[in-house]
Amino acid sequence: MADEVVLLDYWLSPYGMRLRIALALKGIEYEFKEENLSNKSPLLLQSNPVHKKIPVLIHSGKPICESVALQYIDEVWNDKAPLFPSDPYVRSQAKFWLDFVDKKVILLWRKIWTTKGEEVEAATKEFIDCIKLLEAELGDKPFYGGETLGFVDVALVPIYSWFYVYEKFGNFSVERECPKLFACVKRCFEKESVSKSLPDQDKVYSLVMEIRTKLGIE
Ligand code: GS8
Repeated sequence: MADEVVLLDYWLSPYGMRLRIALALKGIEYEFKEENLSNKSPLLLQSNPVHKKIPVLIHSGKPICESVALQYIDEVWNDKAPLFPSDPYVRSQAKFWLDFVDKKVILLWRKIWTTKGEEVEAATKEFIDCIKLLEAELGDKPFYGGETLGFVDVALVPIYSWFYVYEKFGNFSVERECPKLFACVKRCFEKESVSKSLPDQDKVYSLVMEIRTKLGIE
């Protein structure tokens, strides 16, 4: 079992995408186990008995649940592509923005495609305000991590596979609203470790359509 790495994941999960990108950037081989979230595997239930959520990284038999696994990956495989800044102040700031992406951006991004009418309009407006704040934080740097990808980039880039969905349902273009943020995300996507870890925009759109139909908003 030495250094065996397994990822319990679901292809559409932005949290899972982060771990896939981090593992790819560091060149770690792992087994990808796709979960059916409406019929979770015994391995998932046993590995994350508290929340029963993906992603779970299982390293040499030990589970590391959900997004904390990102920092774990960076600490364990620290010889390549460091993601977390070593300076405590810089690290604290990056963690602040990661929390912002989790608490605000991801929740609003869900609202954009799971609601309609005034609700989607309000969510879209708030989402654009949030990504503008993120863009201001980026400034003129190529990446949030500076000259190379950092963990805020890894946390944010899953947004890329949703651009088409935003244009369709939120009726806005990330490129038009936030050109610098768009350029940063595209720059991340140009890296093979990122592009091969993210799903195709059309595949995301098709599933979103299916879910919207089930929710009765199509
Ligand atoms: C979120 C994990 C999560 O929401 C993290 O990783 O930081 N805060 C966690 N996982 C979802 C799939 S992604 O939308 C999940 O597993 N949902 C299944 C369920 O809630 O039953």
